Amino acid sequence: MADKRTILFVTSNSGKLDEAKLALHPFGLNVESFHFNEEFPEIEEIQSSELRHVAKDKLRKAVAIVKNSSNKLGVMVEDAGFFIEALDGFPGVYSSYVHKTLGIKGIMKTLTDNKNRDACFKCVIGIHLDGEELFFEGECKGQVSEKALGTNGFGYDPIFVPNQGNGRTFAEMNREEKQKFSHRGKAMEALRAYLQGRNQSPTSNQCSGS
Ligand code: ITT
Repeated sequence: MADKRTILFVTSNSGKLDEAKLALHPFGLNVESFHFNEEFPEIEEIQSSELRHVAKDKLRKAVAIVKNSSNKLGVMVEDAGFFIEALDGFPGVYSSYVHKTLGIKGIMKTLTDNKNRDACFKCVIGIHLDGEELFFEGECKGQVSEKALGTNGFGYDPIFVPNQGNGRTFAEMNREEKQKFSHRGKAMEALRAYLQGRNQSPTSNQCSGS
């Protein structure tokens, strides 16, 4: 049965999935996760200095592994990174690997005695809709905290203080608050606005990927 209000999100990250649901449910859009299995245990990411290139490659691989997606609204992926200014943007596109290896403690250590704690999160959502690839970006600027604080969220949330948010880390905020400021919240909002515009004007197509 066709389910044109449902987006299939191909991600191994349950935190991303929860935040996508939170952002899109209020607009009558469902977000379902693709269940990785023995045949497709994960999507292998390419090495590139650009999140957008990684997202584009991830999207093509996701569309290839998802069978029978034509009854859904679209297939979606997301690539995100944590960019620290004093480390020339590291971990950036390597954020996932660095989180699993150095961890947030290791990242904090590399910044010991460093006064410049500026950092930002960036993400690119890629979505395959009616045979087209579309991309939506979001960014959130802030600082790496002096201490890891809070238990909410995931990944680097305990050490990131967005410029808005009264000096609290993302992990000290609830999901709704994080969404107001976050890279993902902004990218999801751009996707939602696009989908709304597309419903009103089916020929509208300003965000096609190259
Ligand atoms: P996918 O299956 O969707 O690729 P992933 O967790 O590997 O899931 P990325 O490749 O985009 O995701 O890696 C980004 C890394 O940055 C990863 O370690 C995340 O935990 C972290 N990250 C992404 N968004 C974040 C956020 O909103 N808050 C904190 N950390 C985040």
